[in-house]
Amino acid sequence: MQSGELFSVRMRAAKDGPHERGGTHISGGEMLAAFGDIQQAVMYLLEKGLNHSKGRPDFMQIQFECIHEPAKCVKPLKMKTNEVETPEEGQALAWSLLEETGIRRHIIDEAYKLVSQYSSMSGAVLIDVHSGMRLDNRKEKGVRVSRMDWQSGHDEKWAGCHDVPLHSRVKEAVVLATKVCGHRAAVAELCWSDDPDYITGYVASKRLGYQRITKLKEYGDERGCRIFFVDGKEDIHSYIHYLENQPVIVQWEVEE
Ligand code: WAQ
Ligand code: MG
Repeated sequence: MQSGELFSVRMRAAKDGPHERGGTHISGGEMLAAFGDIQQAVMYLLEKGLNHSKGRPDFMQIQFECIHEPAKCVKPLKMKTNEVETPEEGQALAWSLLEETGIRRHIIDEAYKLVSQYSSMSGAVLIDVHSGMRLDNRKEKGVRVSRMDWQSGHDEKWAGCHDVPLHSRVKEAVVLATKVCGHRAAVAELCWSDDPDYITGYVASKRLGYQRITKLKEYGDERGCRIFFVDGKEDIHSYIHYLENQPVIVQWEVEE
């Protein structure tokens, strides 16, 4: 995506009906595109939702809209990959990284118990690090972060410098975590996929960066997790508005 008029392109797919009628979430995606790149973005998102390890969707919505707010340009979070042998070891590491950001263990446990109640969320749960209370009122839907993407071509350069597979999944997760952690209300994020064939997840914060953990669940498990730990003393309404509406472009310049 380049300068000039910018469009937000979004997709959501479900089975057994649309999300709002109780359908199971299969896949979602969000991109930013210049007008001339909309077709390519729509095709990418169509393919993403149609061929998914969670199954065949019977509902999909793809939409685009022109963005009028100016985009904020940021650098990606620094990335580290932590190799672990088992999901138990992975979760223990995730919990201790979250504790390093100052979150108390019982708050992490309660937050995890809370998201485990939902079988197919399409968004994230916001938890206050002081009280452990859930701060969004989006029930089983959660808050869906939108309007973020790499500057065209910068994702390839970034992946080339980091020795990670150039999976769209990794690039998309880094963009999301960078946006989520780029606000003063953010403390940390905990995430792993709900896709049965993907078991690597991460803990992210501004200071820790994007800490990949190679095993956070067993293969075949369709339970995902996305928790945004936030400082409830900040204005949460404006944080949610930022997550859903503020356009964010991630830029990576190779240092000479
Ligand atoms: N905003 C909020 N929550 C989201 C969003 C979004 N844009 N996208 C996904 N989620 C939530 C939702 O509840 C999903 O069910 C859950 O996260 C998992 O989404 O190797 O693939 O897209 O470095 O399945 C991370 C590790 C992969 C990548 C995460 O998540 C790596 C992943 P998925
Ligand atoms: Mg998924």
